Amino acid sequence: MSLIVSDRFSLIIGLGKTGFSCAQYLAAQGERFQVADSRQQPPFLHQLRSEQPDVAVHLGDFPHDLCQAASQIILSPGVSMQEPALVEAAKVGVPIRSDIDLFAQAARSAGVPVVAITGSNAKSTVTSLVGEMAHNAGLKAGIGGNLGEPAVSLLDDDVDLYVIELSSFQLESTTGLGAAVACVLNVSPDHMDRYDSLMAYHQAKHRIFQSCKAAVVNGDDALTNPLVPDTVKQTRFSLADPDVGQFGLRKKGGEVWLAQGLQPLLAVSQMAMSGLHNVANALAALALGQAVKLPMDAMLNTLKTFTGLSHRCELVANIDGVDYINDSKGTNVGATVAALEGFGPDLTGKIILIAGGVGKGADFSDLAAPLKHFGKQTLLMGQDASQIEQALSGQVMFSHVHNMQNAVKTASQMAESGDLVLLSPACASFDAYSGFQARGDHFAELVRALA
Ligand code: UMA
Ligand code: ADP
Repeated sequence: MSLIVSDRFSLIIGLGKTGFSCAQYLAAQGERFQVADSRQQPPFLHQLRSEQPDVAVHLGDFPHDLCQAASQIILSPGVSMQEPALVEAAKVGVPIRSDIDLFAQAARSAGVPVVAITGSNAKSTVTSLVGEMAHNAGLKAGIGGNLGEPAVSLLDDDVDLYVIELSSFQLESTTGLGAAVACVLNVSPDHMDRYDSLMAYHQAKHRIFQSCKAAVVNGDDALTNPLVPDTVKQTRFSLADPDVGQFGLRKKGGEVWLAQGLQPLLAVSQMAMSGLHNVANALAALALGQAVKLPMDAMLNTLKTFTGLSHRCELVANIDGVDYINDSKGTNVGATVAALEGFGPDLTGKIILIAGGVGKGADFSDLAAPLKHFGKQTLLMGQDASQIEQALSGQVMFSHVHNMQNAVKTASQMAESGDLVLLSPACASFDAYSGFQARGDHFAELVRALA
C-alpha cells in the first residue's frame, strides 16, 4: 500500500483581518495552505507565525509561479483581481475565491440562512439593524462581514441566522452566494480609484444576487434592480406610497407612517433614528427581516430603540441652538448628499458642511445642488480639498481650513441658532487619520470643548 501525499494547497492572498481569519479557518479544517502578502510587515504576520509556525508565508511582490501552482486562491478584499499574478493564475484555470465563498459554503452545509447586504451607503446601519431585530426576536444571529468581524470568524454551530455586510471588493471574487435574501441598498459612485467605471463597480455589487432565494430592491434607485429569475421573490422599499406587499410611507392622522401595502406599521416620529435616509434604511430592514420570517412586532419595537451607529449622522452636542453632527462615515459623495438631504428639509437654519480628505477619484459635482438648497458655508480641508473646490466653484459658498481644529472653530463662529454643523467629508480620512472613527472622535472632542 502506498501513501499518497497531495501537493495541492490553497493560497491565501493578504494577511490582514480577512487573510488571518481564512488561515485560522483552513487550519481548523485540516487543509494545506500558504499565505502571500505584498507588504513586508502585514498586520497579522506575528499572530500567524506564533499560531501556525509551519505555514509558508511569502512577502513582497506576489509570486506568479506560486499563484499558478495553487489549487485555489483565497483573495483578501484589499487586493484587486487585476493584479498581474492573479490575472495570469486565472488564465491557467486557478479558481479565485473570497472568504465569503468559504463562509457561504459552511453556512449552506449547516443549513443556516444568510441575509446579505451591500450598497454604496447604509450597509453597516442596515446590517446592524437587521441583526438587532433578529436578536430582539430571540434568535442567535452572527453579524459581521465588511462591518468588522470577518465572515468566517462568525461561523458557529449555535447560530440561527447570519446577517452579513458585503463590500464590492468582497463580492468581486464571490460566486454563487446563495443568500436567503440579498439586497443592494443603493448605488452611487465609490472606490473609483479601484474600478474603471461605475458599471464595473455596479457589476461587482450585483454579484450578491447570485443564487439568492429572495431579493429586496430599492424602488427609488433603479441601479439596485436585480437580474434574477422570476422565481426569486422580490420585495420593494421606497419613500413613496407602497403597492400591496411592498414597504413604503403612508399618511395617517396627519403623520407619516412606515407601511406595508395599505397597512400602516409605525409612525416615523416613533423611530429612534433621525433623517429621511434612515427612514429608507428602516424600510429596507423591515423587508429583509420579513424575508427571513422575523416577527413584525419585534422588528417595529427595534426601530423604536435603535439609535443608529456612531459616526453616522450622530448628534454630538447642541450648543447655543446649533446641532453638531458627526457623520465621519460619510466617505463618498452619495453619503454626504444623503446627510444634507436627510437633515436640510427640517431645519429652521442652514448647514455648515465640513468636507474633504482622500477623494478616491470621485466626481464631487453632485454636492452642489443640495448645498445650494441647504448650505450656508462649506469648509474644505485635506488632501483633495481643491478637487471639491473645482466642483463647487461659482455655485456655493466655500472656504479652505487648515485642519479639523480650524474647521470646528470657524464653523462655530459662523453658526447661528437653528443652523447645523455637519462633518460629512465625502472622502476617506487616511490623509490625516487612522480611519473614519479617529476623524469623528477628533471632531466630537473639539465640539465638546466648545461647550
Ligand atoms: N494590502 C496590500 N497587500 C496585500 C494585502 C492587502 O497592500 O497583499 C493592503 C490593501 O490594499 C488594503 C489593506 O492592505 O489597503 C487592507 O487590505 P486587506 O484585504 O488585508 O483588509 P482586511 O484587513 O482583511 O480588512 C477587510 C476589509 N478591508 C478592505 O476591504 C480594504 C475591511 O473593511 C473589513 O472590515 C475586513 O476585511 C473584515 O471583513 C474595511 C473597509 O474599508 C472597513 N472596507 C471598504 C469600505 O467599507 O468602503 C470596502
Ligand atoms: P456603509 O457601511 O455602507 O458605509 P453606513 O451605515 O456606515 O454605511 O453609513 C455610511 C454613511 O452613509 C452615513 O454616514 C450616511 O451619511 C450615509 N447614509 C446612511 N443611510 C443612507 C442611505 N439610505 N442612502 C445614502 N446614504 C446613506
